[in-house]
This record gives sequence, C-alpha cells and structure tokens, in this order.
Amino acid sequence: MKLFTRIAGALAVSALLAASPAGAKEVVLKAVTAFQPGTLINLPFENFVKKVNEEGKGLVQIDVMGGPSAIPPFELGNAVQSGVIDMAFNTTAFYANLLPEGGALKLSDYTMQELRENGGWEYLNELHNKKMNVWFLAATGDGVPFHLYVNKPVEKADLKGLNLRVTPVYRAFFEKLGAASIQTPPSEVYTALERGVVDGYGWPIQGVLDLGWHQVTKARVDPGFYDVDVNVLINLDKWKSLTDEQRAFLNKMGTWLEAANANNEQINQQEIKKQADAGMVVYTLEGAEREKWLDTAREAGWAQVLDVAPETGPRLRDLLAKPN
Ligand code: 173
Repeated sequence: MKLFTRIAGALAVSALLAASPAGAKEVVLKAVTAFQPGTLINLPFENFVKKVNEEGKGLVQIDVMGGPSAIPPFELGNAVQSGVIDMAFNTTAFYANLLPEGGALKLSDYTMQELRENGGWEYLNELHNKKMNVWFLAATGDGVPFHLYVNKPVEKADLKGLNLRVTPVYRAFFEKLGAASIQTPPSEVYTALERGVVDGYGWPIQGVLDLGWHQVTKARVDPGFYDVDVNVLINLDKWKSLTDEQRAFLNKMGTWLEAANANNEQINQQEIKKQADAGMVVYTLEGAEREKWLDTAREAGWAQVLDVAPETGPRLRDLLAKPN
C-alpha cells in the first residue's frame, strides 16, 4: 500500500470513530428541580443524578443548577420547554399552564411499570412532546398519596368555611366540598399558615416535616387521595440531539428511578410516625364520609381533566383509570 493511501485510510477511520456513538463526546445536561434540595420529595431525583453521574462518565452527566429559588416552580415548565435548561424535575401541577391534562397522571390507577405496558406512558409522552417540547423520561411518586392538613377540625367530607392553600392538584376537589382556595408555591405555605391566611393545605404524606410545617400544622385528614407525580423531563430538542447510546443509558436510569417507587410505602410509614411524634393529630373519615371523600376526589379530578382537555381527556381516562 502506498503511504498516501495508508494515511488517508487512517484519517477515514478516525473520522468514523469521532462520528460514532462510541466516540461521542460526553453531554452535560443542565437541570433544575422544582423541589427544595435535601427534602424527601426531591430525594429520588438526587439519587438519580448521583447514579447517572457515577455510571455515565464519558457519556452523560447532569449538572443541577438549583432548585425553586433558581427558577420558580410554576415557571420551570417554560424553562425546560424553551431549552433555557435541559432537564427539569417537576410535577404536572406546576406545568398545568402548558399541559392542563397532565393532571390526569395523579388520578392514574396504574403504576408507572403498568403504564409502560398498557400504552399510558406512550400517550402521556406524546402529549408532553407535542404540547411542551419535552421527553417524559420517568416519574416518581407512585404509592405516595396527597392529604389535606388542617388547623381546624374536619369531621366530615365537608370543607365549607375553610380557606385552603392549593395547587392544581387539589383545587377542584377541595372546592367541590365547599372550601375557598388560594394557590401558592410550597415556599409560601409556612408563612401563610403562621399568619392564619389559610386554615390548611394540600401536600403529600411525605415531606411535611422537611420544611418545618409541623410547627404550624395541627392535624392531617385521612384517608389520602391520588398519587404524587414528580417527573424527569428533558427538552425535546436536546433529547433528539443525543446519540442512541446516550438515550438508551438515560432510559435505563429512568427505569431504575421508577423501580425505586417501591420504597415509598415504607417511607410513608416513617413519615406518619414522625408526624405523630411531632404532635400532629389525625382526623379519620370513616364509612360513608370516607367514601364521599374519595369519590369526590376522583370525580372532581376527572371532571376537571375532561373540562380543560375535552380532546385528550377521554383517551387519558381510558388509559389511566381502571373501569369502576
Ligand atoms: O402541593 C403541592 O405543591 C403540589 O402540588 C405537589 C405535587 C407533587 C409533590 C409535592 C407537592
């Protein structure tokens, strides 16, 4: 072989290597979370980032730029939609402005593993792609119910006379039972309670003590309702720019994150005990009141989804709700 041909051949091989996935450059994804770092609701994401950064060296890394003080939670959806950041850990309630029917996810009767089997995830991802330009990588929160926390007695499925802090998770339900509502991000809950601006608030079973709210909360109302969803979203242009290998790796990490939802039952029990140890009491609705509570939650939730999304709501209900 002539020298020239050998050099040309070597150059061609190195050019090929540079373009192939194996030779791809490491990508660093800029992420922001809607939840306070160091708190229970954010913990699955912190574990996810740690694992990606350990196992994804040379391939994919995540750089967490901050939490709710970096980007306000209700603006985080826009930031990941536009590509100001590449990744967000965010709940559908905080991006209801972009994907109003996202509220269906909290009403799902299926786990994420089941939704990946029955087409539910695929449709949710399609809606996230089309309406907010993000890839719906994975969801945390399965097995974590929401509750009403109050400073006034609640003995029945009746919330008349109460002024409650809400997000889109709770509004339709609490209002249906007669409450007045005021929306705030989590960062304003403590002060609203301390000043008596609200008589209570909606929040998951996990994380009440993380933000000191037990100091200004008398009671929890049982049973809980719905299921938390806090999701890893990736800007769709960024997702498409990744190599097959990078996408496959992130999908594998997403599956790992969703498998960790199995820990939630145990964490819930620990949280219930911590709330009791902190002196919080429990108003437990029973019998017909319990049924009314849960039925109203579900019906008000789906009615709201169908109202804001008459085109996509029915299919979401078919995919996410078990027949009665
Ligand atoms: O209450 C909230 O701020 C809220 O909607 C939410 C959603 C998911 C997890 C934690 C809180």
